[in-house]
Amino acid sequence: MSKEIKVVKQVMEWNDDVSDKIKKLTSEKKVCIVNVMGSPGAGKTSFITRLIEELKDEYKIGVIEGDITDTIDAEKIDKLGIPVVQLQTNGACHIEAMSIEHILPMFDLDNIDILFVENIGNLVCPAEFNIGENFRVALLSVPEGDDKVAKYPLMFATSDSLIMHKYDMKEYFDFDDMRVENDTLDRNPKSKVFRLSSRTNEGYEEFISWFKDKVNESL
Ligand SMILES: Nc1nc2c(ncn2[C@@H]2O[C@H](COP(=O)(O)OP(=O)(O)OP(=O)(O)O)[C@@H](O)[C@H]2O)c(=O)[nH]1
Ligand SMILES: [Mg+2]
Ligand SMILES: [Zn+2]
Repeated sequence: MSKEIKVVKQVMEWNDDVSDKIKKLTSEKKVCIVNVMGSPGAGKTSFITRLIEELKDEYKIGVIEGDITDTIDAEKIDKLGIPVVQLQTNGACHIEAMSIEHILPMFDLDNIDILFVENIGNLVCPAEFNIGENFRVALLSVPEGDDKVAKYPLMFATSDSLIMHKYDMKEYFDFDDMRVENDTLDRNPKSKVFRLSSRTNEGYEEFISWFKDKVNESL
């Protein structure tokens, strides 16, 4: 007698269940989670810091800093007077929803509108894990090269926005911005593409206008 075998797919399926639970909670609490992803050193912390400076009078902001170890990035956010928790993955190269579920009660969610999650610096597997976010922003910095969307497509295919970051460096690199834009839109026609510099603030005005619309439609 054969009977149907129960099959459970480890991690991914559980991860999505927890991600859905987080979404339910943050929707009740009117918190917008933004998943910020990109390579090590792409400028994720600089970008979040810039946005905090621009938005802190209008929105209540919190940050979860994901790193393998140490508290370097959380200390930078703490200096701005923003509530922050440092998540240390002890070697894991991405954040899973369960970690976010565990951390959320450490924040006063009634006093948070935007919760940034700086994912682990990694262009590959963070994109595979939903973490209860309302939307995703992927950073690709100019010195990394203009072929990265083609070579590491998932992050750019699943993000709501692609930022070509460190755009002030463009003159020093053979970086074809139209290639990056086209490679992104081929994989994700809905993605919004921006060119930003956290050093000169180039591009931020336009980005912030898009970002605020995204946050407001999530709240
Ligand atoms: N020229 C230039 N440098 C930048 C810009 N944004 C960040 N940087 C520099 O890039 C380096 C890395 O920036 P971070 O913000 O620490 O990058 P990150 O992605 O948070 O790094 P990890 O958390 O280690 O993955 C720092 O030296 C920044 O000063 C930019 O727009 N232009
Ligand atoms: Mg960082
Ligand atoms: Zn990983």
